[in-house]
Amino acid sequence: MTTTASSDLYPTRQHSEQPTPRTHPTVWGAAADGPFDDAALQAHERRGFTILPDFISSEEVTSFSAELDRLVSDPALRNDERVVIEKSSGEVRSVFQVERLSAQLDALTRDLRVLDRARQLLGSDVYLHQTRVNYMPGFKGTGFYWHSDFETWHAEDGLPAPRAVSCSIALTPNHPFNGGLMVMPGSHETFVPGVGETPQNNHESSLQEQTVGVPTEDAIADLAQQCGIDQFTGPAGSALWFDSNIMHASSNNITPYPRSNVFMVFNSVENAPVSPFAAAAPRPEHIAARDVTPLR
Ligand code: 6CS
Ligand code: FE
Repeated sequence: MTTTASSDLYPTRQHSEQPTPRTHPTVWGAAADGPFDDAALQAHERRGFTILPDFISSEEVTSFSAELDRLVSDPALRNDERVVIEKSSGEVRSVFQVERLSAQLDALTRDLRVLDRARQLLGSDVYLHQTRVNYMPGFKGTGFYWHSDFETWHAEDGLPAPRAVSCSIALTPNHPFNGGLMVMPGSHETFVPGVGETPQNNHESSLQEQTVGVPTEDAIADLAQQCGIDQFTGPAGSALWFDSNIMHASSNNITPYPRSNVFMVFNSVENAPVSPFAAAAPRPEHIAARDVTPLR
């Protein structure tokens, strides 16, 4: 059952392709609420993302990378629904719900360096809407076309407002040439509706290659013209905090250098999922959690 149109502030995957100006804040907390100071919060509000170099130590990078290697080479996991395979090469593209598969990654989601920042940005207690590891393997890693995460999380998971934030931690060097994430600074202020109705079980293909809910080329061109394109590059251990509605993408990786990141998506407990706004049924819990118990 889809949520009714009257309560939908961000209509998408319907007939209109008209963008909707964002009516919600990006930063909900204040400098006193956590590690970000006032200048950092103002910059995040304006740009929609924040890059923190050296967010985790090189020892942690080594340890988390070993966890990723363990997950990707575990034959028992290969057929697990949480593992998404690259369409063309058959290599592992992503593993979802990694906090249930790795005690170390579970501890990272609760680490105060992470949790205090998520709570500060969202101005409330938070829970994990989704976690994933993207491997972006060398030579064969395929990218992610331009999209807003919130467009999917609104349409298919039922998040009412863009009161969610992602923390992406680089576990390999993110170069400009090996599939580094591109973001349009300030694009989070515009909600661009996706085109195309959501097919049944869309997630079974969209996590390999998203074709539904993506913006039109005109909408992407307009936003790029208005906002420009920045890129998240930096050494392993760097973190990118980005708003749920920022327009982002990554290109294929044909270099020998993998671009592996761990993504943790925090949603405010005040933004609990309701029925999807543009899908017949919510996505499975390993992609979109529905238990909003605060993360501690
Ligand atoms: O559909 C999703 O939830 C995932 N898809 C992409 C391309 N980014 C956000 C999220 O991990
Ligand atoms: Fe995304």
